[in-house]
Amino acid sequence: MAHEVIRHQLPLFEEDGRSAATDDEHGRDLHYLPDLPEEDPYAAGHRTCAGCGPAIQYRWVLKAAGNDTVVAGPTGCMYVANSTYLCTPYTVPWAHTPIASGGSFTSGMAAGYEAMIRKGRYPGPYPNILVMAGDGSASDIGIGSISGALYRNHDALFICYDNECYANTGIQTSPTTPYAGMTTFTPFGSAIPEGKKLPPKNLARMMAEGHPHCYVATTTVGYTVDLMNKTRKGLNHVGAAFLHCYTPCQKGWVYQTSMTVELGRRVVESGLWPVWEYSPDSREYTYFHPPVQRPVTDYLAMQGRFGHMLPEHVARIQADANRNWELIGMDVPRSLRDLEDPERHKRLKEEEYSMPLNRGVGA
Ligand SMILES: Cc1ncc(C[n+]2csc(CCOP(=O)(O)OP(=O)(O)O)c2C)c(N)n1
Ligand code: SF4
Ligand SMILES: [Mg+2]
Repeated sequence: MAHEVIRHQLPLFEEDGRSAATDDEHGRDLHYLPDLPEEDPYAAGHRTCAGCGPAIQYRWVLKAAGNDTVVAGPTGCMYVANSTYLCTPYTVPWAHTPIASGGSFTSGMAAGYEAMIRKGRYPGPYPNILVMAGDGSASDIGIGSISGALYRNHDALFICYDNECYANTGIQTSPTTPYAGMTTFTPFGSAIPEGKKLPPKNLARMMAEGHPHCYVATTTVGYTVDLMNKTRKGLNHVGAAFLHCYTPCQKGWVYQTSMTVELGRRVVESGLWPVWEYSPDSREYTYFHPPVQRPVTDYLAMQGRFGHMLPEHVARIQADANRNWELIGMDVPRSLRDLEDPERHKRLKEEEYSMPLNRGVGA
């Protein structure tokens, strides 16, 4: 006799008053957090860099998922820095997978739990099953196995923590490295003054358009409650879900370590990272409209990886941002439209930009 597979339904957190609604004028250090679970399955004791965006993501995702969770981690910073011999920050089962097989490994776990519960060999309930893969893994080397898992609709959450480079091997370019982002494989020079020439791969959109039966969403570490709720929605969804999370890497991007969360908001407020949710039921996208719209220089100038940019490069990124504003259904103010003209810019190093009010120590 087949046993029933009982699944968790995790309640969502209250989002009213979240930090997204706080603009510059009111102070960016006003954070709103609802009552959060005490459990912390990603505990202190890892070895990532100070201010590491992926580590922040890991902590919030696992807090949202809770203790009945199993995690897979393909090769990358978040495997290497979190798995010293006999020492790990995880208080839940965790397994390393080769960089290409996060999707297939997680499919196997999901199918295995389902089969064991049906046969009465595991009491259940069905655990929260998730994989957190870097952008090199999820958008490049391992994209085939993740796409296969989404297509077969295994009941698991597939997350890409996107630090826009192959960080662990020394900051090489990946498909999600933005146009003009300097990496060790895209140095700028007289032949290629912008450094990286190609635009970034639109991974989340590929996943939503290519697997219309899956829950797909984007988020950033700048919006904690949004990240935690989308984690829970992805886990609650019966079937496969994909979450694409922007996670700054202070070593690769060269910025003040206290600015990780601020970057997570500025990338959205400058139109460079649309935050949305795709519903497999209605087959529609819902877009988050940030309360602030800023020039891309407010975002770019905070990071050393863009320091070499010339006026025409900045203008091109502003044009991309303006297209994104239109895509998410927001008007493009005249002031931002004008900034598509290279004549309006200087070299990025010389541009004036608004510094955050909540400067951290050393800022
Ligand atoms: C098949 C294969 N190719 C290359 C590597 C070397 N390698 C180890 S970690 C890594 C970087 C992974 O980048 P990403 O997935 O973005 O994670 P991050 O290091 O940025 O956290 C690479 C290329 C590998 N382990 N396996
Ligand atoms: S190199 Fe980047 S992603 Fe890796 S641990 Fe450091 S900050 Fe985190
Ligand atoms: Mg990466």
